[in-house]
Amino acid sequence: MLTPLHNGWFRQPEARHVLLTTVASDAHTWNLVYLELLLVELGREVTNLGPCVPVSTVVESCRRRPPALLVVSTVNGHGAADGLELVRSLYRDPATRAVPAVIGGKLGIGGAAGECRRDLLAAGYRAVYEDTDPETPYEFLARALDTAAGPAGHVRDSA
Ligand code: B12
Repeated sequence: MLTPLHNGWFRQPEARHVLLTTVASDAHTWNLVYLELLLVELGREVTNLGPCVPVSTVVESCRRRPPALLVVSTVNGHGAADGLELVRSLYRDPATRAVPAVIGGKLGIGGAAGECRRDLLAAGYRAVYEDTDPETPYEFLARALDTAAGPAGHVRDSA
């Protein structure tokens, strides 16, 4: 997958680089530590942005160093709403539109998991993981990494 640079040239994302983040409202950290270890075990180089990450920081990080995959982890129950805002901002920006993103964790409250999943997929996430899913996080991430290595996206930078 190719991601554009500010000068209009395309940059090849580093195949091993995964950007790991949570949403702006989420202060939980052990989920991030756990997923970072899983991704390292899967042979990836991980940038972990830590808790409470503003949308603008995620988008800027993707612009500066396009990852092969953006992994969003959120457990505080606001993830479904905040995750939507994040992916919409990411895909509104021509420079980051080609970055494949997945999201997972404890996404909502009140058992609206199905609805959350549908909305998040419709907004652009390649895959959505709910804690109640039968697949393990390891299996989900291994599959997401395989899928992200698919055909290149071509988006030209508007800047
Ligand atoms: C520790 C903790 C806190 C600590 C966090 C400290 C820290 N440094 O992380 C503190 C006290 C700060 C806290 C605060 C809050 N918390 Co809290 N917290 C927990 C607790 C007890 C453990 C979380 C943890 O560390 N788990 C260990 C990690 C390794 O596992 P994990 O988080 O479950 O992540 C796993 C999976 O979710 C999955 N996963 C996660 N993300 C992703 C992403 C992908 C792509 C994939 C594949 C998998 C995946 O993989 C991980 C490993 O299996 C949980 C309850 C629980 N038992 O889970 C509540 C819990 C997460 N908290 C909760 C809530 C509501 C809050 C607060 C809103 C409480 C409040 N009213 O203030 C605040 C929110 C603060 C904020 N701004 O985010 C709720 C969330 C409810 C929901 N989602 O429906 C929980 C579930 C408690 C509950 N049962 O109600 N919390």
